[in-house]
Amino acid sequence: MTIGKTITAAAFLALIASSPSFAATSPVTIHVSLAGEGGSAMTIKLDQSTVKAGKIVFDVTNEAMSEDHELVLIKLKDEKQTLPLLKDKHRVDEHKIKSLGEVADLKPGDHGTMTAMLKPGAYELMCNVKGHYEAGMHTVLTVTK
Ligand SMILES: [Cu+2]
Repeated sequence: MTIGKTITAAAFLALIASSPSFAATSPVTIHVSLAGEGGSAMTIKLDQSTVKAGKIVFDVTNEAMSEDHELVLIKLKDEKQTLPLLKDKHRVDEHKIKSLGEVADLKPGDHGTMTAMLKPGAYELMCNVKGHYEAGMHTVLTVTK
């Protein structure tokens, strides 16, 4: 009878392991491209600007030829909120905003990722290298229920 019990237990475990409810839900990946050289327009492009709430992976590439870029994620009160600028430093004042994470110091051609759990709402993605926000490196991400 001992052998019979062992087989039954093994079959039961195999059944649990193959059950679809045990498969993890995979996070959504947003591909982000950072572009622009010093003295010209600079951009942040997302392959999707609206996603459902949950675990989001930002897959970030610096497409520039010679300029370092970065990506900072900020929660906005709403999609119309503008970020506070330090005009003399040509940067967003990071003491007055709440960063949810960043991919810092991406050299030309470099690639990096960050992961965040996002609730419904408006978020801003921006590059805070000196002068880059003013040159156009910011975009809004909408997270829906
Ligand atoms: Cu930049």
